[in-house]
Amino acid sequence: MIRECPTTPYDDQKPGTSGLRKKVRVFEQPNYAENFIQSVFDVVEDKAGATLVIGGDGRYLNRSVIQRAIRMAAANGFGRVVVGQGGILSTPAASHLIRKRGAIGGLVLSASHNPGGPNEDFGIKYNIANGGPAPEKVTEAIHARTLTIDRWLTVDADDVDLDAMGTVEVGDMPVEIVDPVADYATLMETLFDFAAIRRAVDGGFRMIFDAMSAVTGPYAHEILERRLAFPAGTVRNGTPLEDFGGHHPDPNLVHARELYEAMMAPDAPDFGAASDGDGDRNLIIGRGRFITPSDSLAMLAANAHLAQGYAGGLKGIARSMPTSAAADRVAESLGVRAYETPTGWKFFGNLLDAGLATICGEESAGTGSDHVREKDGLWAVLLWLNILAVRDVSVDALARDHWARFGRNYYARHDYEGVDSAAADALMAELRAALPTLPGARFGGLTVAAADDFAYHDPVDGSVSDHQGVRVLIEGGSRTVFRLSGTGTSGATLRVYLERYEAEVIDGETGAMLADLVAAADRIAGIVRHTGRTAPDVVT
Ligand code: VG1
Ligand code: CO
Repeated sequence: MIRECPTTPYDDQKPGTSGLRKKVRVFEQPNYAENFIQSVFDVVEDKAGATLVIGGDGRYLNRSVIQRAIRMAAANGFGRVVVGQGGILSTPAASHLIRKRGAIGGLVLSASHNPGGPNEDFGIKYNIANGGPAPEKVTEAIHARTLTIDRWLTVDADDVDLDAMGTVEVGDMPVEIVDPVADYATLMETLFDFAAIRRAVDGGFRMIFDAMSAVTGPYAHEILERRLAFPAGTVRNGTPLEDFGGHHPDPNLVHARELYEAMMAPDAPDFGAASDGDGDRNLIIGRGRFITPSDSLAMLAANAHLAQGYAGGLKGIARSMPTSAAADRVAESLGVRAYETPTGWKFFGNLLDAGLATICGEESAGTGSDHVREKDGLWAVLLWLNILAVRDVSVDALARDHWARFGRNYYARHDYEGVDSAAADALMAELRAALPTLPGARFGGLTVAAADDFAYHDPVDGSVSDHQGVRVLIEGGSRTVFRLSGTGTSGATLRVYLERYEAEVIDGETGAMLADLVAAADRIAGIVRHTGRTAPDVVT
């Protein structure tokens, strides 16, 4: 029996860079999660009889929201729900499952790299039939619906046992609980040379994978330790915890400090990697050598043909605007097109669907390809392993070789977190107003060559997304970019992206190489003046 539950709208349910992300206590308000899920269902056309995938990263609220979403799916006429066992599905595994099962879409419950637990963050993302994040026109329709919603639908049914594989009925809708890892692991075996990696492991190649007590633990245990035969203990923090052990499951040099230190130690293994809350990000560190995500994208693209999944070459390479231009140089040498999109994976979907790009990446530790429609942490790890095994080089040697060939893009991102929202808005407004005056202006020894507010014209559907971040180009090829985060849950986060290209100097120290640019960025945007902050909270 379908039950209609009256409700009133919330005015803060606009999806951000990657879904709706809020504090758990916000999600715990009456009808809050239900309003959003019903708004999603209200904009999904042709849902009658269709398959819906549901899973999440295992954080606090995951199971409870899954149970409610299943009952709501039954009431809304979906034909079948497919859920990962234990409520677990990494974001890339969910993307794959949507595609493999021909589902109409999926709900991915995650606040990604944000911390979890009763006092931390939760999130809901909706992915469409291609497996990718809902594009802007869909998220806008969902948001519009959240502002007028007056009822949500459910059926009266008991919770399903999320841990028992098999099919049960809710209302008269089948709910299938599936192994969250198997299909994904099999897909990885089709893309990469597992035999070559296993030979390297036999020959003594060693790695650490830090799953950060988040969703990739079960995937990494299966793929790295079982299928690739890395020794037990290779995967650290491999059990998903509701609060990620109290840490930020954010694979960067701040939150994955232990991994970084292990990789810089004299007895470091060959390779170190980590992934985030929902398994779509990656951190790559070789013995004594950290690889920036922008460089990782470029290096993977330059060597992807060594993996069987990409032996036919790349169709194109896409990167988000704030990501360094290192990948553009690779595209040029491969004779393929380079695309520059706004921040957020949803902008890659059309390029991948249309066969214009094969590999995509973001400076925020996201890399992926056309195998799914999300960024994919373990995919990046496996592509690195495949390349290292085939070339039989260290990460450091591969990086030096790459820089010697293409030059080096020194790169850093400075995050100012928990900034007063009004102050952050004022900073961006002033910066935008000053754009016409910037060209020719001098900041220390640096002269501005050009400045704009990035607008993206989607080459496939012609849609335009503007105000995607302020770019300030410096004469000589350096660049600084300013934008506000769309994933934070308290105050505003200002992101300042810094990049300097050097054709010859490949042994510089990043901090020293970027010092002048950092000083210029502060003067250009008045960071200290607006925020009162003299230093960033996180440097990645
Ligand atoms: C951040 C990153 C962006 C990424 C997004 C979602 O967004 O900068 O590159 O796509 O997070 O990643 P923002 O708006 O806070 O800068 V995930 O792994 O959190 O889903
Ligand atoms: Co993520």
